[in-house]
Amino acid sequence: MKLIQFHLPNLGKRVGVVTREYQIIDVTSDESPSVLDVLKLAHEERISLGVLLADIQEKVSAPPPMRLTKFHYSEPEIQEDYGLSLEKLDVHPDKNIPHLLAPIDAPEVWGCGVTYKRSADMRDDDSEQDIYSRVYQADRPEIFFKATPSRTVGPNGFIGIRSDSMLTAAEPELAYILNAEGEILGYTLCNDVSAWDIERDNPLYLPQSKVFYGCCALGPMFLTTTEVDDPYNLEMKCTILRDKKEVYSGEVNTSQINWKFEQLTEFLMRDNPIPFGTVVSTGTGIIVPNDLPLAPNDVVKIVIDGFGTLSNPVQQL
Ligand code: DO4
Ligand code: MG
Repeated sequence: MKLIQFHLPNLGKRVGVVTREYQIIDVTSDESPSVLDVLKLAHEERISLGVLLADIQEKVSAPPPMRLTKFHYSEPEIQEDYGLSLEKLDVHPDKNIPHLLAPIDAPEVWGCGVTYKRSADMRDDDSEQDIYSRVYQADRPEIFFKATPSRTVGPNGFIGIRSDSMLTAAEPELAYILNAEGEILGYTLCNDVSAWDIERDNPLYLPQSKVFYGCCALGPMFLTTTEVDDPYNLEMKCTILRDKKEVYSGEVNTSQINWKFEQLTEFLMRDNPIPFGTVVSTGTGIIVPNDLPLAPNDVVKIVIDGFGTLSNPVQQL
């Protein structure tokens, strides 16, 4: 199942199921007004998301202007045109028009570092020591605190360039979402926007290079684990547009990640309880060249087939 959060004028945040045709079925209810609440409710009641959402659909009355039609998750076919599609919602987040929101209000986002050799090589090339290669080969992964909801944006939201950074880069990453027991609930795309010059100045400045307003973008959809055949074999692509022209394009396959997600989670959760809905971003394997720092009004697009496209404009803070 693929879920989104979206905004409707006057109604605010809604929860949507994305059909195979990328139409949206609104499944918002009072008891589960967000994707996080839907996931928690299914977890607490020990029922599948499909059963829970079909049940919600029976109970809720349709908010105007959409009418809900009962759907069966095994066959989530759109039975009429609801007027809302992923494409229509994929617009600038203006409160007066329907638009996508981050697919989950993650209470905490954690990042994993140098999980791809490319990331270790690039970082060591630019530093005086070989700390990144040592971490790449070590028994303990690099895991850092990345973001809270106030620092996270959804699709088409502005990602930031710190006012004290001259070299901020996009880091396109696959992210997974955990429950409080450390089980993977699903996946999404993440942009671990990073001020590389601050990190290079001194690795002890890592938190400042990683955590700031608009440092993290998530979306566009939350994919349950059943939607992803093999998370270690996904082709990810990133493009950067400047004045609508493509100035960068890079690709990676997640098969190049040096860790299993269960291992990363085990280290994350050692004596460190995490809240339900924690997002873990698994590191970047797409390395944008140093001579192409993000500039105001650039647009960064990250795509994996079936995950949709996470597109974010850049703003100078
Ligand atoms: O060690 C610095 C951060 C590395 C990182 O964010 C990545 O490899 O994706
Ligand atoms: Mg990263």
